[in-house]
Amino acid sequence: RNTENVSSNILKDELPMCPEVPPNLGPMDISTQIKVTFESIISENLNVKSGCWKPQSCVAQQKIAIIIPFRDREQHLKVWLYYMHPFLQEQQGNYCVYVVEQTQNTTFNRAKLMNIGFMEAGKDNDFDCFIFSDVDIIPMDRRNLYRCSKNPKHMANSVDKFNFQLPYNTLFGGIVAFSKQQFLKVNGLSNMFWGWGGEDDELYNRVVAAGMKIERPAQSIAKSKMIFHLRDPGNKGTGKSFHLISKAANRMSIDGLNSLFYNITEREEHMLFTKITVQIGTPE
Ligand code: BGN
Repeated sequence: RNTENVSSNILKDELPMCPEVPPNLGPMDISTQIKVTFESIISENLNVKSGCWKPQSCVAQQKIAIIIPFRDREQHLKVWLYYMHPFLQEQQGNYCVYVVEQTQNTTFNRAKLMNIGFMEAGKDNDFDCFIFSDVDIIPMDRRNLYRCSKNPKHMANSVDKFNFQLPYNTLFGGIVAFSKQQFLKVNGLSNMFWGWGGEDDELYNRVVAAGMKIERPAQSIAKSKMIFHLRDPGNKGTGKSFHLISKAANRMSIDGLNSLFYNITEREEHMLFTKITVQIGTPE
């Protein structure tokens, strides 16, 4: 061996694990109304490659895939990327961002896009942790750690839209974090929720049925802002969701990751994220 090799090996071996709680985190000012371009965000995040980044000074404890179910919200995505890349880096996360976009003109199915994000990200890397986030929620405090925990974690428990309170105890929408094992244990989400609402309530019931509890960060550090927008027209729920939610435990083993069908139309590696465009079919 030559000396150069030896010293670089030593350097690699000596890289410490990143601390459980990264240093110097606190509240931050955000404005959901900012106007930014992809070019300007890229120029401020030159170390991000294909949506991925990892700390150089330490070895992160988790490999994290951030999955954003998406359609036609480019302005929101810019705001999200503008704030979240620096945010995740301050938290010393080893992460990649995936945007999963449903093709136009069919009813939106958020849950199915989340399942697809899990499957497709898993082909790229052996991620330990999957954080599913709506594109329109931005945390206001860096202490709200984008990490997985011992239990599935609900992270949008203090959103300005709901006066920083939980509107109801079993709310499980907006942002959730699952380890790979936790997500497999519930067979992902149901594929049967077309249109707005209910898929997150059903996921909550799966977690409970699988014998797990949910965690939430302290409300004082979980404060976040939702980007104001009108409900998309033509995206009403099918009205079947109440029935589906109550039967989650019965359906869990047959409706989810193991019954997921889709066709990828396009997979693009952008600087700030990987975008997966997918056809997911229509309600039966
Ligand atoms: C609830 C929705 C959730 C949503 C929250 C907060 C339903 C099911 C009705 C049977 N649940 O009402 O999906 O996260 O509001 O917006 O629509």
